[in-house]
Amino acid sequence: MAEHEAIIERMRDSILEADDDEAVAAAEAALAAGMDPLAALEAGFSEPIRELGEAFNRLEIFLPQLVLSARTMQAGLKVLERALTTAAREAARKGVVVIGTVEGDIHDIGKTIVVAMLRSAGYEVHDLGTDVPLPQFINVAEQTHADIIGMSALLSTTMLRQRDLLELLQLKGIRDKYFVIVGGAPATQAWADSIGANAFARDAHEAVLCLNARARNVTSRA
Ligand code: B1M
Repeated sequence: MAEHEAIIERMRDSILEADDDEAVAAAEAALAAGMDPLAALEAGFSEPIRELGEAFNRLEIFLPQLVLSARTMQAGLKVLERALTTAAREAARKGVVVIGTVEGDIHDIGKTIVVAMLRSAGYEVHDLGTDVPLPQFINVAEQTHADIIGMSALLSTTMLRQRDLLELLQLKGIRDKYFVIVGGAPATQAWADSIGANAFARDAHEAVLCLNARARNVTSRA
């Protein structure tokens, strides 16, 4: 269908050019043309944002380009999300993630990219923002029946809050309910192992791969 292909092309270009208005207009055109919102999301928004994430990892593009494109994707995603039926959302859902930057820390660029990549990969994500008090991670995770808690920390002082949240989960006797993933510049695999986190991801792409591996494990055990 030439019309559908042209709309996907418009959506892709809007992400690559970080054009929010065009992303919204192209998403609306996709719905008006009767396209499946999930298929349009995958081909029109998810694929190009993944390509940009990989280009960023290869140092081929600069950070502002990736951040602006991630925000553009969120603008277009809002239009498509409204149209997704409950059934379609269930089909796309690989897990419910509660994520934020830990208390005392206001860095949010990396976390926002992780959120955009997880959403585009089919996760339901509750983004708590920055400077998030530890009990809020747990309260929202319990309220939303989340299975994954993600914590970002960019300072060597605030990364200690990642350890504190794991201790709090233990104390409350609910540690095993959650798959806990940590990230942020000072975090390492060794740090994640030492605090008993389930996973560490160096970047947003790795976070998606790691949670996808978890989703496959959960499905194969079910
Ligand atoms: Co700040 N800052 N900063 N800063 N800042 C760093 C982190 C620092 C390393 C700079 C330096 O000194 N070289 C340093 C920390 C030193 C340390 O503790 N080891 C630092 C400092 C000291 C500070 C202040 C204390 C400065 C001051 O006020 N004296 C202050 C702290 C404020 C606070 O939080 N309380 C501060 C403030 C700021 C700004 C507000 C100016 C700004 C943040 C703006 C914003 O986020 N809205 C800022 C910035 C931009 C930086 C640097 C330059 C860049 C961070 C960034 O956005 N990187 C940073 C230097 C650096 O990191 N080299 C620095 C790009 C981003 C894509 O990468 O965030 O690492 P990143 O995210 C990656 C991965 O880490 C991973 O995936 C992301 C995408 O691929 N990832 C996850 C991140 N979270 C994840 C979660 C996951 C999985 C993967 O699962 C849950």
